[in-house]
Amino acid sequence: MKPALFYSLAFLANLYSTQAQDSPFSWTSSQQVISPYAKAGKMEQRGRTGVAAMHAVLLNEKKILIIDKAEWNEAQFDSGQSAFSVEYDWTTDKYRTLPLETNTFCSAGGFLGNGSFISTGGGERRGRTWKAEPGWQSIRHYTPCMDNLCEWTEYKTGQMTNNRWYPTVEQLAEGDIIIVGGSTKGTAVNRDEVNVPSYEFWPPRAGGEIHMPFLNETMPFNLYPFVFALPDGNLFVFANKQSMIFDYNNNRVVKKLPDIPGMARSYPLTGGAVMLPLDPANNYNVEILVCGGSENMKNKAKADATCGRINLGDETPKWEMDTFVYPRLMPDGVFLADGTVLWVNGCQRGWAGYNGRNHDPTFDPLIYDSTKRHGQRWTSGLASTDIARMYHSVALTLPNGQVWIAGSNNVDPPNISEDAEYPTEFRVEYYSPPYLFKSATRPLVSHVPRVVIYDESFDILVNLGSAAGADPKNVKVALLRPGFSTHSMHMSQRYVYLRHELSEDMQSIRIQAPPRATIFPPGAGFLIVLYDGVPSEGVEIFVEPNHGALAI
Ligand SMILES: *[C@@H]1O[C@H](CO)[C@@H](O)[C@H](O)[C@H]1NC(C)=O
Ligand SMILES: *[C@@H]1O[C@H](CO)[C@@H](O)[C@H](O)[C@H]1NC(C)=O
Ligand SMILES: *[C@@H]1O[C@H](CO)[C@@H](O)[C@H](O)[C@H]1NC(C)=O
Ligand SMILES: [Cu+2]
Repeated sequence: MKPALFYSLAFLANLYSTQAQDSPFSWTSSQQVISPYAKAGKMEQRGRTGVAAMHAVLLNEKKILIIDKAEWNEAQFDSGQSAFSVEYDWTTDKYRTLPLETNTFCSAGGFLGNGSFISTGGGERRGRTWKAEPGWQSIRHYTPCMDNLCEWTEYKTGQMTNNRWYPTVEQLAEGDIIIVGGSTKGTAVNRDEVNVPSYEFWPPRAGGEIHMPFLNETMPFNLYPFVFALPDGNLFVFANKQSMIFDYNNNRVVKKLPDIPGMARSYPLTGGAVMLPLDPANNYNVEILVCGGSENMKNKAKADATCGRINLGDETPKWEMDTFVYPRLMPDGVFLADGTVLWVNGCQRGWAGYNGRNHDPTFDPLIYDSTKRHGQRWTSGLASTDIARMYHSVALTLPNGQVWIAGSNNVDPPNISEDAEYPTEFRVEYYSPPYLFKSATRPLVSHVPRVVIYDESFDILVNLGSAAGADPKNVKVALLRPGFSTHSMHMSQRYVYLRHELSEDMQSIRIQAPPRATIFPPGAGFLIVLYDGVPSEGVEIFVEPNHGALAI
């Protein structure tokens, strides 16, 4: 490489790298990138959420919708009443308070295919200084915007067929959402008297609420069941230690799967779950990873230190067990831009819930690489935090490849006193994974269409930067949907590789959209081009059945 090119690449890196402000790069004479962060990544604290980040979802390229429950928060309206929802701009670390009238306590959410976000269910009426109407059967719409003008629209009650506290939402191929399980009121653990062993859809489908015996069989550890929409059109549903493949269109159990070894994995013994990346190279074969959990509902209970991974493509799927490196409950597993899974948050003892139930916070992030062989999948020793994030914390991967980490509120009422063992947490952290420090440049993409139709091919422009002379085999293209983060759940989270062809001059890529809606249910994703494991910035793109389907 000639010096002139070297300078121009460094210049590009400064222009486009999100790390431009404090460029960590230095170069040896052999032009190898040396960054102190290239191994462990970097953890930075910056910004405050204003409301406790019990639930969070990425709305578009700049904004995050944060939802708490009706309670005291530092973000308040002029009236002195506490806010319990804000729109957070991660590019400026500023938030805008959003009025909300129904209690969103431990609710769920997902996007419809037309781009509107739907929040489902919640909790009890609240009086006095943080007024709220009951949210048990509420449906709330929020249509994303960039202009700071969008607001909540609430359909306060009688929208769902039943009260749903701790339900799971998953976005479906049909462009609607399924709402699964929950309880009729707040409870430390599910009980027959409050269990809601059924599912329904929003917008409502004919037939209303449908009984799901699985939610009887998995008592009492089945609130916030893990649900993933599978490429074959069925659902994977997991609660407690049990799981099945379920045909929601015909209310039929397709296959019962074996119990996962180890402890129960669902609330309040909360573990986490991820559907590993879907790849056309193996015909979208599905593997599910479930990690962590806790032994019982005692404040000093030991967390589970294992993960199980099951290959749904096997004729008789079995759980292959692996370490989780640490015992951990209430972990957050989020896809990084390169398809590996970052695990953050949680603790080593106790159970999910308020007031003294969470102990020994886990400060160390871990990265899980599902493509590596058993025994080589975990990376530890990453940049850690000193903020305890346990019950009611969240994490979301951002379009720029960083991870936004917020929340932790395990005291009721909230307590920000330094004397509190684990104070209510409003601070935001950004984790920059090692891939942001690996190379002086990251791939640049432009001319990404806003909407593409299933199976269509489209062209984008690309600059592979320092990879001049690139090997096309090192180029990957993927779609990331970060999903709705709450209670270790990442509802509708998805990572799908796309077929593509790099042009001979390496200036453009022809990409094939996901072939059908079961592979990537309609709606937004972030298009990422990777070169040698270094991701471009994610560009928001909508995948839809037709050009008229997107309403925003
Ligand atoms: C399932 O649970 C519901 C609510 O807890 C209960 O009313 C019903 O009898 C249960 N059904 C079975 C078959 O156990
Ligand atoms: C916060 O916690 C501290 C220490 O336990 C306690 O003294 C204080 O009363 C609590 N404040 C509130 C508002 O509960
Ligand atoms: C999306 O569809 C839902 C359900 O039909 C509708 O209520 C909502 O208004 C639509 N969103 C937009 C932005 O048109
Ligand atoms: Cu909760």
